[in-house]
Amino acid sequence: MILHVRSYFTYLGLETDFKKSKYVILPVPYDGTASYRSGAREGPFEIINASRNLETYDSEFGDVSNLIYTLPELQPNLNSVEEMMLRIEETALDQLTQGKYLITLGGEHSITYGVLRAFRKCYPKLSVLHIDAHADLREDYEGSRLNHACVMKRSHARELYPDTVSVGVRSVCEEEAKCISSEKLDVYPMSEDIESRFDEIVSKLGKNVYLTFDIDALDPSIMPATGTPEPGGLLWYQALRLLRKVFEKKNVVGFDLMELCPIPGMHAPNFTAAKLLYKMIGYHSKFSKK
Ligand SMILES: [Mn+2]
Repeated sequence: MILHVRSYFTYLGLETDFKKSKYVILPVPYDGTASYRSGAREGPFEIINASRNLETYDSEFGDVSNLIYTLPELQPNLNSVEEMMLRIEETALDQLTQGKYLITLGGEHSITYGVLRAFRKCYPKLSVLHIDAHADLREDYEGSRLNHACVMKRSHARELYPDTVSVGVRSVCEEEAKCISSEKLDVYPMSEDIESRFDEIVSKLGKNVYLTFDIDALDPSIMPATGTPEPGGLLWYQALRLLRKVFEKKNVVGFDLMELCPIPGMHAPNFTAAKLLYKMIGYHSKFSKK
């Protein structure tokens, strides 16, 4: 196989037309609240860089590369998390009101909160599928309610979308465990036979879904490049089967891929993230045509 390095610094390295594009990728190189190992701000850059070596033809859905446009990186505001969230919300909303299908690349997981605020203005009711090794349900963390460790609390707390289902979770603190049981939250802990629950998980979601994928949901054997790796995660084909099922059965109105924290000199995880993103776009394209 010959891999051609393409010249443009865009996702897949192609020059595409914004007006004709359906999917827009918003890179958000922000990790202002990272707690363990920072560097997720490098994630969008490395995903885009790796994607330039990706085959644009895929055996499951063909070639959808000409539908994708890469937006300029969103400049981080490092002075204030609140201002950064507002900047994300406004940028996301601008794309949604132009009728674009928004895909956000992080960066740390708190970015999802800003994105969801924009979706909330266009879709008052959505289910959220949250794929993550962590529950992200802390009330606050290191003094901030907008910390990456709290992102799903903001969602679960019925401030935005109460209808949230978490999958792949295998690390929670006591406060989170209590919250999950007392509020009867739909949190599916990771297990060896998680695939046997995929149908049930998908059936918990409403018709319209926002999908947020924290890359640490994947097993560290295939995804070591993340700030807080947890053993026992989803493997490649398991993750694809879950994603395929969701895109096939539900109307996924937008999604994000967060928390790739590149390891210098190790390019396989970056390529894995770039390909995972293409699979999600391809599944959406394939099943939304039906
Ligand atoms: Mn996580």
